[in-house]
Amino acid sequence: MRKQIAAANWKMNLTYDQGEALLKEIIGAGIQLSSNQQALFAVPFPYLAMAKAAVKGQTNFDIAAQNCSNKKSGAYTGEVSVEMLQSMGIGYCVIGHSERREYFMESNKVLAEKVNICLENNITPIFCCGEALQVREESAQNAFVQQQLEESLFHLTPDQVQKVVIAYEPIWAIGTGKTASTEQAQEMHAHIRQVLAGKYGEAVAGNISILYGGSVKANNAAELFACPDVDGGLVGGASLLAQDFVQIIKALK
Ligand code: G2H
Repeated sequence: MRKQIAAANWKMNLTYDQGEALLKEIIGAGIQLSSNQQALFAVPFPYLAMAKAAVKGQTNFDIAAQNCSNKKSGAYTGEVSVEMLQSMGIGYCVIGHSERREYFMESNKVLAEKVNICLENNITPIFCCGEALQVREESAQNAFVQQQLEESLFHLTPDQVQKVVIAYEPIWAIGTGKTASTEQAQEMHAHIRQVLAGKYGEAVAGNISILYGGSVKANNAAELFACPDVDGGLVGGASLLAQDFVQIIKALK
């Protein structure tokens, strides 16, 4: 059974103390997750150790990085390698968030390298895909997302691709308050699964968790997560509020 995941993406928000207090409050809510449920916190690099310590002993609570280098190691000032993350016990890394694609010019090719280096180091990539408003207005979203998957994931073996988590984030819904309707989300998630099934077969595609991201809130999470192909969410703004994120975790199937 594929995992249902509520992943907080703090982005570049919160001071160290605020982050620590937020985690304390969320963990203090005493949520009990079942074996197929996972709560994740993608925190800024300098908070990884603190966050890792904060979730210690909490079943199915874990920490993610928001990015990593596509290089193994060496003279790349300011970069953070996957080996570094692995040496801290970090199990997940967000790859190719639309903000990285847009502001840091990350291409599908570079993202394929990041996916590879994560998998080589036993870190689960949370691979983000999704179209801009203009692409949707041209009704070209299915082909656009398919190309992102083909160029960054389709070189993987069936065994490898099953270790990837996919996050579909329509760019027009990110931080805008415009959530995709449940129909739009389900339609794209089913398309993604179909594309994966076309390449790897239904069984492999059925094992891959596909998260929805883009203005997930406490009051729409349950409806979105109830869609058959939506396996949880990647949550920005609402993950910065303890009560809201607690409700979002509780909305997991
Ligand atoms: C999409 C999402 C989290 P928000 O970027 O990755 O952010 O929930 O604020 O739209």
